[in-house]
Amino acid sequence: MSDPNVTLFTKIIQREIPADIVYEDELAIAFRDISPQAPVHVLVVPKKPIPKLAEAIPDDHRVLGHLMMTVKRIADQLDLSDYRVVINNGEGAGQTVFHLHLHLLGGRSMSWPPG
Ligand code: IU
Repeated sequence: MSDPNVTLFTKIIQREIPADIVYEDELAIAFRDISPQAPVHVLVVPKKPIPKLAEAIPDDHRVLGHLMMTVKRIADQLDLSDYRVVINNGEGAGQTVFHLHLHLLGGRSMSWPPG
């Protein structure tokens, strides 16, 4: 049986499938979304395969904070001032890949609330 924690994102981290990687360090990787919903659409992904935010544990607090700082770093790198950061938690919220990730969206104006 295949490991449910091994998603496409694990394969991107392990360089088994290609991605347009914009940042990487020991805890996280960030790459451009294959189906961008804005001129800038980057996914910031922990290397640890936490399936979704609801399954994070107290020991994950460092990596979770690191993901937020990584979003900020990439926004600076891409010269974005206004942007949106989204986490879809669970199918009902639109999550399709069960490896936690933050969407960084920018480069166009946005409305609220999201659909
Ligand atoms: P979601 O929050 O789980 O719905 O986001 C998953 C995202 O992963 C979604 O925006 C996809 O377009 C994106 N994605 C990708 O960039 N590369 C892939 O190989 C796959 C999904 I599968």
